[in-house]
Amino acid sequence: PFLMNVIDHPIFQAGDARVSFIENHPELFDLRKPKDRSTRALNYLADVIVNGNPEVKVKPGSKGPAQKFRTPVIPIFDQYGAYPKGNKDRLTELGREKFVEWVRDQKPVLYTDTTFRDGHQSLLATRVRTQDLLNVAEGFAKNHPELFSMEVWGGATFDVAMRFLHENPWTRLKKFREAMPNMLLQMLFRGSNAVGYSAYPDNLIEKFVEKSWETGIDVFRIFDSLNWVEAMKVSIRAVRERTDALAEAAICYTGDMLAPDQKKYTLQYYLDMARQLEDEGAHLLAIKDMAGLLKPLAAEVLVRELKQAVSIPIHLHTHDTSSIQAATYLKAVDSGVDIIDCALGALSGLTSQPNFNSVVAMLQGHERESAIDLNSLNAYSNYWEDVREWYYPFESGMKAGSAEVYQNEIPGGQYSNLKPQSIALGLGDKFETLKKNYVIVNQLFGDIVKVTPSSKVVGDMALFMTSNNLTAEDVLKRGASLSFPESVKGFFKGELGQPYGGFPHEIQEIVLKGEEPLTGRPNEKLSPINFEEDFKKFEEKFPQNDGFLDYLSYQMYPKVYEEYYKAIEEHGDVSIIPTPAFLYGLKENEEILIEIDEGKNILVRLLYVSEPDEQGNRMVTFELNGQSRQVQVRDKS
Ligand code: 3PY
Ligand code: ZN
Repeated sequence: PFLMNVIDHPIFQAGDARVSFIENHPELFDLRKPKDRSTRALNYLADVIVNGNPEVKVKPGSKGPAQKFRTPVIPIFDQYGAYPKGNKDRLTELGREKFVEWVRDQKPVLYTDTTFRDGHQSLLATRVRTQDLLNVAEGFAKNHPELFSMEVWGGATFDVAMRFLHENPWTRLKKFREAMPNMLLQMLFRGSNAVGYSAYPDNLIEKFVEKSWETGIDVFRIFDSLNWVEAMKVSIRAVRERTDALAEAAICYTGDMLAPDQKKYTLQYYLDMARQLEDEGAHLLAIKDMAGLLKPLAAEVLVRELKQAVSIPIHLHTHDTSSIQAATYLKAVDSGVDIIDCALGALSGLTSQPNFNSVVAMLQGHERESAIDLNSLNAYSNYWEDVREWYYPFESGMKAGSAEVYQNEIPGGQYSNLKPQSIALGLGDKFETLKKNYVIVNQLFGDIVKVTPSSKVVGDMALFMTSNNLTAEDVLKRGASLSFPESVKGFFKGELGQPYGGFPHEIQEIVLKGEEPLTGRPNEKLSPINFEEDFKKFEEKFPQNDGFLDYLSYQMYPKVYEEYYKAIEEHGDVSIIPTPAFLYGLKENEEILIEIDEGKNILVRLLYVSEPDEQGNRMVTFELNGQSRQVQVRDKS
């Protein structure tokens, strides 16, 4: 999207301005395209300066930037040189089958960097903005081509990009693709829930996979929130049949496999599931340890046995909530794991992945050491250390690893959200009770796998019990008079699929109050979408939409998309505003550079903000490229 009028258009200039020209180039009349990007940027800034960013303001203890932020330094890379060949090139050259063999035959351990997705999802509630990621994408791809993949998309990033950042998630992916052409780009895909929280029609899942691949995804990590293989088949098949990408099917790890009283989630359970996934055609197998429960001794056994049970490569994912997961990686590497997930130092640890830099150092001298430039990793970590400061209102407050995770089993990605959620509900001082209730709910619900969206069900119920001071006994006794959260009702109706071992009947009956649950795949009940017709309706409703990918965003999150659409109408593309200004506005005399279009920058300085007039409006005066500009803003305080 760029600012251009008819007479500037190259085709017009080339003399091809027939009547059909205008019909063929509706973009010229797309009012959402910037009539004046700078005006909208100023409007947005003025609003944040006067009223604050609603996302930041509500955070307790946030008093605005405590000190002057340091300026993050982008590590040096060869800006003009070609990209060194990476695994994207290798996949293209070898094709899927040969590539997978190559992965399996590698002696050095391979790495996936999760900084761009799970790292900030798990530490900063997924709030990191595209420009902060993109600033280091090209350099990182040039300096670290030996990585297996970059995890960059999916999970909560899709939702949060639109809902809170007012960014187009597809544009983010396109930009990553351009900046990292040599790297495999990986996404987290919630199987029948795609990147959402509920089941979607099968043909929407297929379309989403196809379009994600076309836009840039090479590796789809597919899981089901109840480890229900039946629900993963459509996505695995879609990746295999509609794309040239890799289908990485995940087993979600929960509980403690080696605990003497573990009867449900045993070694045998995982081996059986892994074999089923291989039979379904998975190219790779992920062990998705979303809460960081896989202890070192269990990892040693699990990886060793999985290597025997299946012939596809094994990719291990964990969260360092307990702070001992580097030991898990060491044991897994000894047992022959093919790929491990790490986050760059400054966005690692605690509820995020283990520290990439330190894991590389740990394996120096190991027979499976990989050639990774640790100095460069450290430089990138320093960049993130400074950028992370900008996002401090989204920190979870967790300061040290906690062995409590072995009891509460809260996934890393959820932990960083549960705290703000509890605060928003006025339960900030009941966080300990909330965590205890999370355990109680899990038992009440039959000890289920907890990962999005099933973890949200458990979280919602725990919040419900905490805010209403309910015990498990209260729920069972007084259930008939309780109005359970929607997600809980949906879960017991079978809308997330079938849990291993079935639903506990007593609580299911209490929640459903006589309604019949589903026993098959929830997606089966949903009629296929007629994309052509439906897309037309969408275009009528949202005339300034950004095309079919926007339509898919709407399909995933209708309400969120609508809000996002309104926000874009009002403020234009806010992704261009530098993060400190986006979150905190500007101080008097502060000056920032905004790239309003490729290679086109404006210089904005805040001069002053007037006192409110009788109507409560303030006048914000800026200097834009040296000229004074005023914006009137209603003070909502
Ligand atoms: C997600 O689905 O967002 C997750 O990160 C699950 O672990
Ligand atoms: Zn994760």
